Amino acid sequence: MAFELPPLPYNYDALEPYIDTQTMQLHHDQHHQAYVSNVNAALEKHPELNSKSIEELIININSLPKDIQATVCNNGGGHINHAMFWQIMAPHADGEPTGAIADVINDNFGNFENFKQRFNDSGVKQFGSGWVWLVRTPENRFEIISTHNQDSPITSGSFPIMGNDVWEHAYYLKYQNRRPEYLKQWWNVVNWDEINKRLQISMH
Ligand code: MN3
Repeated sequence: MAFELPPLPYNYDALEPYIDTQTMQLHHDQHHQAYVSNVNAALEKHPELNSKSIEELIININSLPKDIQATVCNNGGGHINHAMFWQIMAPHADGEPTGAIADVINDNFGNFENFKQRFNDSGVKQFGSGWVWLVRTPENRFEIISTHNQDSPITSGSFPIMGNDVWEHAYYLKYQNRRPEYLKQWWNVVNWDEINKRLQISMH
């Protein structure tokens, strides 16, 4: 029961001009595939874990065998983070948030512009590789946070409603060192329908 690379829900060039075709090919087919392959290789050493979902493995990372903890944290985290990432983007999605997520944003961050600014600031300030997130905390608060490397918010009990990848591999071919510009342009491909679905799931 090895984990598998989920197919992209659109073509490699679908997010042009905001995310370029070559970045999507490398990011999905090489980087995400490597996370999946590495976590599968680690789990081969511990077949007793074969029935666990990737979420169960990550949430219980500290109870996993020591020899695979770091590999599962980094690569299993990479797998779930990217599986979410492809889904929360879509072509021709360049609109304002709708439905319940629009209310969450307005109620907790004032308005969409302010939310975007705080989210982007958090992404810019994340030193080195990582992610910026909107999460629902165990105390039922909505917060913008950033994490290092492939650390997932679920390890601290928060539900990742949406997140943007600020590893250089996500933007360097097109934006080079201009991470702020990538963060700004990314909103053109945010799939609010999918994020509304994740918001619903976060309530259960
Ligand atoms: Mn990535």
